[in-house]
Amino acid sequence: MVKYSHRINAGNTGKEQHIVYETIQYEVRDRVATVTISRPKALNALSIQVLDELTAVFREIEQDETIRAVILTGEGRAFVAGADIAEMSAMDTLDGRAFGIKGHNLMNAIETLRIPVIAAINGFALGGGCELAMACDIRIASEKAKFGQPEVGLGLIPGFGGGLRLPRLVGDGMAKYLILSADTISAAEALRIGLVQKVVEPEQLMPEVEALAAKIAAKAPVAVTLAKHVLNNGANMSMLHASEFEINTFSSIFATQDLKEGTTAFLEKRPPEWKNH
Ligand code: CO8
Repeated sequence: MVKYSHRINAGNTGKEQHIVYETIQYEVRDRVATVTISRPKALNALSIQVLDELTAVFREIEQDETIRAVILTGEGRAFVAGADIAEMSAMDTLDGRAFGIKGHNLMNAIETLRIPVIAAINGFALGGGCELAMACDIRIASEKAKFGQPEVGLGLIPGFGGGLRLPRLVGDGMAKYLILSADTISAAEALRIGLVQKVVEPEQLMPEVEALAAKIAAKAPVAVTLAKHVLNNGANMSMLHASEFEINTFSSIFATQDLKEGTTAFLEKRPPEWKNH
């Protein structure tokens, strides 16, 4: 297991500085990165610092070609109980806009990350926490998890993409019900409406998610990246453009060594050895 601090290039000195993350834990094991939001006393609320550190760690993951899947989870009894209410209470319009942009940039970076991101939702996923989970590719929840968009009860609206991703995931009517009522729902209800893909006993959460991440990490890396790319973008195109887009993406994969390796390994009845190109 490798534990990382954040590496940054120190200006034009060519030297690397190491910054230790304070609000997240980051480790890489067997090609799978695990990012744990670690501010348990505030139920992992997304402060500006947490958003900045998550942005930095996902940038680092994007650049590390050895990593094939990411797990995002929270320490303690929350996944994330929302954006930091204490910080937001002191913001003016410009601060609020900057905060919204920061959140959107992070969510978009996760959604478009080269490799799949699995949310392991261990507890509360409220407001910005539910939005963070929705930016991930796959959501697996503990039976103890709770979901909701409580913003209108605070005089706010969802501001990290909740009003955009929730209707795409669960449909307009259900998204309006959740956002306008600010109701909190159980993991079982989240599964029923398609907000999460699986619900497991609390102690099974990490083994389940780690097994899924390992399964993905064992597949052809370029194929996984391109499959995610088509899934992300095809839905926003007309069917005609989406068809063309899928054909172009599909045909580009015939230039990869991994396609030859995957098909040859199948025919030779042996496990493939991926080259990642
Ligand atoms: N922000 C800051 N601190 C929080 C937050 C939060 N979102 N959630 C919990 N905490 C803190 C509490 O203040 C408390 O701190 P302390 O011990 O110092 O008093 C500690 O965490 C533990 O919380 P509780 O004592 O309240 O624990 P309970 O078990 O009684 O309740 C709940 C758990 C139900 C999760 C409760 O804490 C709660 O309702 N939290 C707020 C949930 C919420 O409303 N989240 C949405 C926030 S708004 C948002 O996310 C907007 C996103 C987009 C913003 C875009 C702007 C541009």
